[in-house]
Parts: sequence; structure tokens; C-alpha cells
Amino acid sequence: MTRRVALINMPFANAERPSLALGTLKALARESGWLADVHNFNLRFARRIGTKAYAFLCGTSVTTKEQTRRVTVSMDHLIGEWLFAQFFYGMNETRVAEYAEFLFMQSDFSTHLRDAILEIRFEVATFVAECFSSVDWSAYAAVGFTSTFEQTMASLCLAREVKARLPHVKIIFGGANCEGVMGQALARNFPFLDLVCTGEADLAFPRLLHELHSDGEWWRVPGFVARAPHGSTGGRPRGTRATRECARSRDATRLRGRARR
Ligand code: B12
Repeated sequence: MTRRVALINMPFANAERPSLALGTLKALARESGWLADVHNFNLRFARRIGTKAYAFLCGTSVTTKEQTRRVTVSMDHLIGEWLFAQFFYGMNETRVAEYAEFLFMQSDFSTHLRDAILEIRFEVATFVAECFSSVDWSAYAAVGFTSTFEQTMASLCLAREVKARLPHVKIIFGGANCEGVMGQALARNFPFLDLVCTGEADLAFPRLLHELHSDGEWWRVPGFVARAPHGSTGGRPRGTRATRECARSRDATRLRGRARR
């Protein structure tokens, strides 16, 4: 198996701050003798929709010609997730109208600003296609996505594409949105995810790379919820034992921390 892994940073990761997680994982991969390429597709989307619009969707407050008072998106609206969900699940204009109404009620956006936000959904399909075609995914044994804040739907869009065309490439998710039961739910609901890292990966990721390279039992590495390679019905993912092990070690760390205080 080739020792090369792609690490992906999808929208809506802040365009002004590189991902600490992917920097860490890249260094860990290198120490394990793997080549790791970080693809910051968040920057590509920022270029596509404009850096000001992108920063706004990441939480920066803005004023516009029509909107003279400064406004900020609320993280509770999950606008970034909603935009990519329109592509992932297929657009439904009734639901779009419902969401527009919701945004109108919940925020003091001008009609112009609200419509501009909703229009961004039409950029997503081309963006995902471009992300896919810009990389030779067959060069990788695994593709890892980091998801914190509003990166889950965009990551799922590209991950589904890669898995559909290259089923042998392992798809791995990790990040704050995959912690604990959230990671279990992701693995259960999206069958194209092979592994979801449900906590810190500093120890788990090198171990996973080792198992992948040696054709070992990668689905048993503690810290991941994993889908078994053969005979999986696509139902419950395997690896809950690993998650419990991971949870136990996290509890132990927390207790040690408390004891020190
Ligand atoms: C630094 C930080 C910030 C900074 C910078 C954020 C940034 N954009 O880079 C600032 C102060 C700006 C900030 C702001 C906010 N933050 Co903040 N922040 C953090 C903090 C303290 C550290 C994040 C970090 O970089 N860690 C270091 C990296 C190395 O760790 P990591 O990302 O967890 O990655 C590890 C694992 O998750 C895993 N992993 C990650 N990706 C992948 C991928 C693969 C393939 C694998 C195998 C493993 C893996 O491996 C890594 C190494 O172990 C975390 C809390 C925490 N202790 O983690 C909260 C946290 C990320 N923030 C949070 C929140 C809610 C916010 C705000 C929304 C708060 C608010 N209400 O305004 C804003 C949003 C800002 C924005 N939209 O950009 C939440 C996010 C929840 C979520 N599910 O996404 C966290 C988790 C805190 C919490 N527990 O609630 N934040």
C-alpha cells in the first residue's frame, strides 16, 4: 500500500488561520514515514464566493451598501452547513423558502444580504466537482477530513465523491465535530466513512497509519469508530470497543488533571 495520505480542510474553516489539526497530523504522518499533502479547499471556496462573503460566513461582522449597521452570522443558524446540505441532499425549494423565512425572523439581515447568502448554494456543485478534479485521489491510501465549526457538510460532499469513484481509498473524519457520540453518529449515518476519530489523534493516527501500511487490523485501532472491511452490513459501525477504550483513557487524563489542581 502506498504511504501517502491527503488531509483536507473544507469550508467553512477560517481562511486566515491554518488548521492546527492538519499541521499536527501532517507532522505525525511524516514521522511515521508517510507523505502527507494538505489541501486547503476552504481557500478555494473563499476565492470563489469572495473573501469578504467567506469571512462573513465564518463569523466576521460586515456592513454593506444596503446593510448600514454591522451584522454578524449567528453560529446557531449553521448557514455554512445548510449551504452544502442543499447539494448533499438535493435542493428542495420549499425547504429553501422555509430556511429563508427562518433567517429573516432570526436575524436583522437586509433582504439583499439574506438573498445573497442563499444564492451561494448555487456555487457548491461546481466547487465540489473542482475539488474532486483538481487532485489525483488514486495516489492516496487514505483521505482525512478535519471538521470543526461548520465543516461537516462540505466534508461529507467531497468524501462521498472520492469514495464513490475510488472505493479502496480509506475515508477518515476527525475534529471537534467528531468527538465522542457525534463521531459515532457520523459513522453510523454515512456509510462512505471508513473511520471516524472520536478524540485526540496524537497517538491514534500514527497507529492507524501503521496498521494501514502493514495491512493490519486498522478497524481495531483505539480512538476510532470504524467500519469493518468485509461483511459489514452498513449498519452499526464496528469499533465501539475502541471508542470506550479511548473514553476511558480520556477520563483518566481528566481525573489526573483534577488531582493535580
Ligand atoms: C483555539 C480555539 C479557538 C480560536 C481559533 C479558532 C480557529 N478558527 O482556528 C478562537 C478563539 C478564534 C475560537 C473561536 C471560536 N470557537 Co473555539 N476553540 C479553540 C480550541 C481552544 C482549540 C482548537 C485547536 O486548534 N486545537 C488544536 C488542534 C490540534 O486540536 P483539534 O482541532 O481538536 O485536532 C485534534 C483532534 O480533533 C484530531 N483531529 C482533528 N481533525 C482530524 C482529522 C483526522 C483525519 C483525524 C484522524 C483526526 C483529527 O486530531 C487532532 C490532534 O489530536 C477549542 C477547544 C479545544 N480544546 O480543542 C475550541 C473549539 C474548537 N471552539 C469552539 C467554538 C464553539 C468556538 C466559537 C464558535 C465560540 C463562539 N461562540 O464564538 C468561535 C468560532 C470561531 C470561528 N468560526 O472561527 C468549539 C467547537 C465545537 C465544534 N463542534 O466545532 C471548541 C471545540 C470548544 C468547545 N469544546 O466547545 N476558538
